[in-house]
Amino acid sequence: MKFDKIFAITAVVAASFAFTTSTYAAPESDEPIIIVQNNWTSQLVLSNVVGQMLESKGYTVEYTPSDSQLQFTAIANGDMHFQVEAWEGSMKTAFEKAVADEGMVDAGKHGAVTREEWWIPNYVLDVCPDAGNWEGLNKCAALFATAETSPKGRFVGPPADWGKNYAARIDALNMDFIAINVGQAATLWAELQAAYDRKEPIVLFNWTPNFIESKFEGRFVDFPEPEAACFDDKAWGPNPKATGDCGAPHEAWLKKAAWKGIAETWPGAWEILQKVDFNNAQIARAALLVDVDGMTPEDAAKTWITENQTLVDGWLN
Ligand code: TMO
Repeated sequence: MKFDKIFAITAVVAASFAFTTSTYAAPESDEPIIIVQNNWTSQLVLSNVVGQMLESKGYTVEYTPSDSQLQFTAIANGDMHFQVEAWEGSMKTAFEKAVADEGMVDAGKHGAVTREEWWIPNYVLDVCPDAGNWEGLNKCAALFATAETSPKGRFVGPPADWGKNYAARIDALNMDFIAINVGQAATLWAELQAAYDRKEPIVLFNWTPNFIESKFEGRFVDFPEPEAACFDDKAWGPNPKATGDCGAPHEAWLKKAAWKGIAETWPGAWEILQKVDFNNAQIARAALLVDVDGMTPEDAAKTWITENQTLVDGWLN
């Protein structure tokens, strides 16, 4: 074979090798990619999963805590760059406003189907058989009374920044409950565990996917499925004199949120982040590693990646 022909073949092989291994040189920038962290465990673990994945490709990652409502404006502005878990039930309004008015990027939906709602252990149904529905639950409100709320029942509500004003919903539906909000998620689970051990009636805020379903038997309380009219038309819903007389969606989305500058600053990272897609079991597992197994979010993320290595490799390559 002539020298120039060998040279030509070598050049073609080298060029195609370069093309298939990498269409970009990661990291395209050493500027840190700032991943937002919130105050519940699956989010803390999965934000670390994403961060560790990006670090494995050479990117610099930082984590910054944020309020789950205010974070979307910060992401739109580029003060923070990526949020892995935006929940429809509690964040839809703030998320959609940031996309429509502030230029935040909707970075895609996860496969997971979510719900955030009032929740009861199944033993409550023994003493209040219709408690699976808000009207049935309300008939038994006195069973949930505490010194603080008597004669009304106590609804153990979420930390305020999870964005739902349950006092307003209780008013709109004329329910005999008072929302007592906890300061942090751990208090929800401590209240649930204490009641569960004694089979005492309790109704609290919960969500799925979560570790709860592998540890406690219970169900969500059904409220009217929300429609836009629930919030702007008093005539809509069970109370013709009030807006907000509905619950959270029964089958809600979970999305990723991104700063629009990611695509230009770190194009390789952007390709990866768009592929990240969690299902219900994967999110519940992330929470369980911390809330049941007692791991730190950082270690739980390492374990999670090892357990899901094939999936992760598919996103990375
Ligand atoms: C936002 N959360 C999943 C805790 O309901």
